[in-house]
Amino acid sequence: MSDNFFVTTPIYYVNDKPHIGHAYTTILADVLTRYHKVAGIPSFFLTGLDEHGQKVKQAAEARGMSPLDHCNDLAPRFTDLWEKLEIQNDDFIRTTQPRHVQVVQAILQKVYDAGDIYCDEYVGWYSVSEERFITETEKDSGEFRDVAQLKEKNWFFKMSQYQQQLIDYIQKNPEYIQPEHRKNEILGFLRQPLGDLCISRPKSRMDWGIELPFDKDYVTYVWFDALINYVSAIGYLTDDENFNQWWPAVHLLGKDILTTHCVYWSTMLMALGLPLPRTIFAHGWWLMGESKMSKSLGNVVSPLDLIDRYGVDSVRYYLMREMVLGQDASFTMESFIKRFNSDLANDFGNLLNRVSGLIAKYFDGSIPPPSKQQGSDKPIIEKAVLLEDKVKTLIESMRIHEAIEETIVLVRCVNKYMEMQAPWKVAKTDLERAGTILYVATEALRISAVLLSPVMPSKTAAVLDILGAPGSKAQWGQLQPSTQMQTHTALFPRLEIPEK
Ligand code: ME8
Repeated sequence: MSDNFFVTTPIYYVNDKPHIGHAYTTILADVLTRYHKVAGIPSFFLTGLDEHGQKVKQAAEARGMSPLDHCNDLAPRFTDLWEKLEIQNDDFIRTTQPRHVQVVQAILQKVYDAGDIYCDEYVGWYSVSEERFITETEKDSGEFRDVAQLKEKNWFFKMSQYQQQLIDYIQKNPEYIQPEHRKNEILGFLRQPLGDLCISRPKSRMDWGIELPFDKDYVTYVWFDALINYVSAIGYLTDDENFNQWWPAVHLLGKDILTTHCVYWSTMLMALGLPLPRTIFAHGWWLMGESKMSKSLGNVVSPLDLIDRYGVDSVRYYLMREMVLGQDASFTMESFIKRFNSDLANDFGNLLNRVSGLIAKYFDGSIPPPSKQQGSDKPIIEKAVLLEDKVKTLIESMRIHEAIEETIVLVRCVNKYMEMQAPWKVAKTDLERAGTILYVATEALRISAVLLSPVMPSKTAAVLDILGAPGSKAQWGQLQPSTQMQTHTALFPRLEIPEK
């Protein structure tokens, strides 16, 4: 088993353009990968597109296009957005690619040969919108649209025979499904008898999918196909060395697709005799104010509009800082601007302006050397020295918003320290002491910038350039005295709350 870090996002349906929810999971994976890279852990970040199945087929039909033309046309909307969001994914898989199709078919054949796939006639309720057979209880819940009764010959995966093995695994591995309340939700679901999984669709009804290798009249059910992307992309059955280097993965996803990952995917991996993912982490839902984001309500936030208006780093910062992983979060323009103004304009940006202004004024822009430290410098130095480990621990336990907050707390403390020490007054009588205060403040700012760099890659790189410390690490003392600072304009000018 690999100790490397392999992180995935869901592969998104190509039925519409991406919105803020898709952007969120992808930024989250990017931020986690960047933190691991900073910590020197080899990392691999996979995202991509789910291109088969009824939803995509219907979206293509609505545009009068073939499904593949439709996918080829829409795929760049995702890749372009990822580029704008400075997402550094290592691979981008599309389920129509031959490298994926080939592995799906090989897996189907393998599971079939092992006797875990059988054919049966099935009569049951089918939800067209969810693309799956649903139980009587689910039908009665009223949560499913487009429900119809269907009688059909189909192929089934013997998911039920892995039920106990899955329960045991979840109980023995408390890190497997996170957060805890999602684990309990799945264990609750598994208290009911688990049925087998219908993994085929007759071409006569739905032909947009991967053909079953053992029955030419059927295509693979879109979820059985899509989940396999997590292993087909890294070389399962085609490149053992690469596969073993990365598997098992950390899967990031929204709570909407928890069951498909925890139950379908886990039992599929059991049937293949593969280790289960390291963690399946389900985050909460971005709501628009209090309501769900939906096209019909017309309240979908476009990430592109936000980036164009406020810059990519502020969007990344807001999304990562504002959502407590695992809980829902509410998106409002007011909270966006408030967060920007308090953390980025007043705290982080202000500290940069202060130190660079004072160093320009009293030291001609050359970073002063730290001379004798005084007791009042110690709390700042201690906080800054301990911060890297603190952030690392918080990131490892997926408390990203706390890791960010801890870093901003240091910045706030440094701003207070500046007020207390008033180097602009000290400079008039003791330039050496003023230089030490400014060195301590600037070095703490530099460490904060390094530790925020996974969240705001561009702005923090700009800060490090201004300080003449590009590529420096989070250890105290890397800021070089006598380095000439660059002049700059305000990196985070305050925003006004737009009038309604
Ligand atoms: O489900 N808040 O794709 P999908 C937070 N193709 N995250 C959100 C969100 C919101 N309001 N809306 C969407 C599929 N997401 C399948 C996945 S994986 C093998 C197949 C994010 O396009 C969140 O990560 O509907 C959610 O799980 C995902 O988008 C669903 O994307």
